[in-house]
Amino acid sequence: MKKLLVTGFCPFLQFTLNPTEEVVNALHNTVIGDYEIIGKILPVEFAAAQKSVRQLLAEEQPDAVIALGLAGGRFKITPERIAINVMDGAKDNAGHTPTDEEIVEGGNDGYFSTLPIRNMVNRLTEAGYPAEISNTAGTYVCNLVMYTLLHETKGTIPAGFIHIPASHQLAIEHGKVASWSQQDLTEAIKLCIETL
Ligand code: PCA
Repeated sequence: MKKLLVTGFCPFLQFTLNPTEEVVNALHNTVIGDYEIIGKILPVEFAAAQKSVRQLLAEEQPDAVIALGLAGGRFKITPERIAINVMDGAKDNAGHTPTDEEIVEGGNDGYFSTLPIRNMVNRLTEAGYPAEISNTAGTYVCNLVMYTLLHETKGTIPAGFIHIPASHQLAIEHGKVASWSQQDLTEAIKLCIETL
């Protein structure tokens, strides 16, 4: 059996819960296709998230990695196409606010996802779930996690990032974001995993 590492994040900024955490908890220790899923939650902190990703890759030696993040305000499931070597954004959960910093000093400008992102989007839309490829993962902690994954794995395994919309519960607490049911979010990510 192959091992798929699926990561999510804890709450951050004005988002009082993170639906990726629930998706990861629902999938942890389940089997989808050829893959046994190991779910882990990452901190929304630039330095600690990078350290966690490196540690998880070394400890788990996964055959594939899908990192999940909340994109509060997006309407669709959006597999990310590219991660860039930039950290620039709002305060993370440790109080760090980087401006125009590199993630890896002298590292590649960017890395393309090695997940089957087109197949994922096709599979989702055929099943009735709104989805499209996103051409920017931003410059916050999600982009850092995707960049670090791809920098470390160097194309040896399928790895990449998928942003998901808010859940209804989060939308109620936040007040100004589009939302999906938590169950649909989980089912949609299961379909993405099946495309592996
Ligand atoms: N989304 C943020 C960080 C954590 C999360 O779930 C992002 O898009 O960078």
